[in-house]
Amino acid sequence: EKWPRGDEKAWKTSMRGLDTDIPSITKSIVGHVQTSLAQQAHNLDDLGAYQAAALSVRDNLILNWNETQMHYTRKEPKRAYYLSLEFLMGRTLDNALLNLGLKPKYDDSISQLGFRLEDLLEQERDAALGNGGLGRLAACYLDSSASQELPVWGYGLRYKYGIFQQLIAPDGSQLEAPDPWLEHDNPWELPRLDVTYEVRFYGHSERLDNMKAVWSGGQEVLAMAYDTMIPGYETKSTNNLRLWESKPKRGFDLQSFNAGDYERAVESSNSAAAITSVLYPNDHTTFGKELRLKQQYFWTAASLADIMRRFKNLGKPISEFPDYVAIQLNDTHPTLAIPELMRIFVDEEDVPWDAAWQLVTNTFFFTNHTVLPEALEKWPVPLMQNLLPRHMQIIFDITEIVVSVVEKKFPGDRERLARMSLIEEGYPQNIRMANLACIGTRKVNGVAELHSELVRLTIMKDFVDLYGVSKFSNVTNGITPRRWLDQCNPRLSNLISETLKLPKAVFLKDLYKLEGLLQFADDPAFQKKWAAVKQSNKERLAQHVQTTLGLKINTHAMFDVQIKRLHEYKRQTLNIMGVIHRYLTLKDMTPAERKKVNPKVVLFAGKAAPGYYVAKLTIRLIVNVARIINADADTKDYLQLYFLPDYSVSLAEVLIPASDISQHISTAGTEASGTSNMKFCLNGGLLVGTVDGANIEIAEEVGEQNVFFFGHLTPAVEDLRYKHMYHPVPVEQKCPPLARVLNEVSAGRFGDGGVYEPLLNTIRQHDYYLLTEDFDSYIQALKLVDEAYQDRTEWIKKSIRTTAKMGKFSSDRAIQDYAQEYWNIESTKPE
Ligand code: C3B
Repeated sequence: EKWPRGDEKAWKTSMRGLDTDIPSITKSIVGHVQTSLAQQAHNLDDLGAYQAAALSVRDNLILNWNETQMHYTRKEPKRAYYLSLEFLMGRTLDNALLNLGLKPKYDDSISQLGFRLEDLLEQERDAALGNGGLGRLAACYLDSSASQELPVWGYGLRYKYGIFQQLIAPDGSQLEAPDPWLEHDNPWELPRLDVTYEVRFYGHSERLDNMKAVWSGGQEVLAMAYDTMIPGYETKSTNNLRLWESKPKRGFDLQSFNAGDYERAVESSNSAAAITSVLYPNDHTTFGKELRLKQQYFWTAASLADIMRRFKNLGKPISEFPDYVAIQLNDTHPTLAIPELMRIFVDEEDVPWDAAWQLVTNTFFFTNHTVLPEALEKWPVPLMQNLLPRHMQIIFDITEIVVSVVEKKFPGDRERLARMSLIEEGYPQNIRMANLACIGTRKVNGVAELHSELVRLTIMKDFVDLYGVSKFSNVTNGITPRRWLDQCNPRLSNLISETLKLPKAVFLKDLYKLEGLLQFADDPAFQKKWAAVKQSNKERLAQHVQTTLGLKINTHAMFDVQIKRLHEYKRQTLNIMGVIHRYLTLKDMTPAERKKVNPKVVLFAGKAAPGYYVAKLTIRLIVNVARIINADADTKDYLQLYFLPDYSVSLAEVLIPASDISQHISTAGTEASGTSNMKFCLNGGLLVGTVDGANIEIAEEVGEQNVFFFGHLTPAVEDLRYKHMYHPVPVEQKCPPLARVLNEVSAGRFGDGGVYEPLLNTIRQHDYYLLTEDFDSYIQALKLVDEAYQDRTEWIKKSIRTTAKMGKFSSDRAIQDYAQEYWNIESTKPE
């Protein structure tokens, strides 16, 4: 076939290039104002100007994206696919400008047009298609894949509503409002009307010979692709994040419509659209809801159909599938991809069952993100049976594989078999998705050294016995230094560049280069500049809080920050109890004594799952304690407390650079890794934390003298919990200072005490997360923090040394680990 069609010269001479001089940029922005937005100079506001600028940047991304995708198609490299139900992207414009290297030019061009780039950036809504760490990690990995020029695509869902917007009611409790993030159109996506797949639910599956079956009937819905361009840093390589939207297969049921039954007619179309309408706002818990299972299948089925079509275009034999495709399962959410690929191979491609199983287990890799039991997904057998009858058969058939290998290695060990089975006995029976994810993949990894060790010792212990330990390894999480240093903290990034006499790109691409800062740690002139950057970031945050909330923060105080999802294991309760303790201590002091105290601003932010009662009570307590403390003339110069509502990626970008110290205080052994700990340290903040997750590896890098550790260690936790259960000791006896705090809350010092009883009782009774065990050492650690902060020069040195040693925590390192040790893919880029 002739290419291009028609007059080759006409094509060639008309292809758009990338004119990135300022006049061309201005022309492109104004052009979008005129034609894409149909607006004019006289009625253009900041939102319109943002949209026009975004569309102009998008033109650049699309051209790079086209070239990259064309290059992959021609070169046929092995590709990796990252399947994640969450991608917490945040804003795009600033990041795209930085990665393209066009920020200064757009800045000039936009001011020529009478606007300020900073104001336009603020117009963009966050793409918040995720709950927390897991979703943000996926976003960092996409940035690193593109920056490392690796052929990686993300696959997810295009939720119409992202994570809910958090409001604070007059009584201090959390309220949830929808997040209609697509309201003003999304310039960063391309709808692909031509990329659609049919996805089936319900119906019946009839078994044939050779382990095959025919699945028919039921409901069919359409998956349509939306592509989001993921630009690499200082490279043309622009990868793809493909998000699926659900649509009815036919507009509506014409038969019912004609019969006058309008409701019935739109019902099926509504139920199809409902699948991708909203992100589930639960973090670390599973609920067994049918719609969630529908989301999971819809997404894995569409993604695999797409991957299969791409593979088939190569014209290779199916036996080579794992030579061209690696698929990473981000947590158990996409585990249905395992039976789905079996279904495709066996039922549609005529691959014999055993050969298909070989291919499947050579294709998939599984990352576990938590060992908390309530987060391990289980699906009731009757639900699966009804919604996905063919997959239920396949899961039963895979169970047979498990039974036979376990029987062979551990004959007669019924208990072991019961633990390892995909089916958990009970009424109803449940399918254990973590077991399926383990059995169906080449490798399983945890997200920090300690966590990976706990995976081997606890949830995957039996499988380690079966497969050997080499299947279970570690990839410590990472963060992208582009967003989490250069974008969020340009002053620091500039100072580092100027000090090391290196272009920013050098350390933003090789974060180990920050080690060069060590030699300046003792230089008073540099220390002064370092401190000035921190101070200006505090002022930037204070300004932000002033304009958004009308509150006045004391910028001459130490900023102590805890920002993350509200969860009992993360122990925001320990922090607020510590704040109350500090307040009571201040109240006990004379004015003269108070003057010697290190002034502190404590900042919290984070969302609670809407159904998580105790977590929501914690927010309410924080807000009401803040009201009392901030209004107390005796103490307000020494202690301020704020709960900043509606935590988001964008808010984190303002908070993190302003922090002197941040809190990562989970009960030992519960926080798999944590990633904000890395972000704070990269921005020169110090940590107070437990010996948990990536805190441990951070301390290994920066030196334990630069981290404020406290609390019991992981091996002690189980025994302590046992004691609490069977030999409880009253708080009054175990920890009098904490008892005093609890009593003050009960007594109504911060408003109606009765409200908080259920929260206080979690501590007084089982105290599963061991606040009573760790409180004393926590207060001790905070005291050491205060003392260290008084010696400002020493503190600044610690801060510099911390940033200098963050090289390991770049997501570039993490993604290279995956690429080399798991996926076996290589960098490749368009010429
Ligand atoms: C989180 C973990 O809680 C964090 O420790 C970890 O850093 C991140 O994942 C990324 O690995 N996590 C989450 O956000 N949601 C879950 N359902 C499970 C873990």
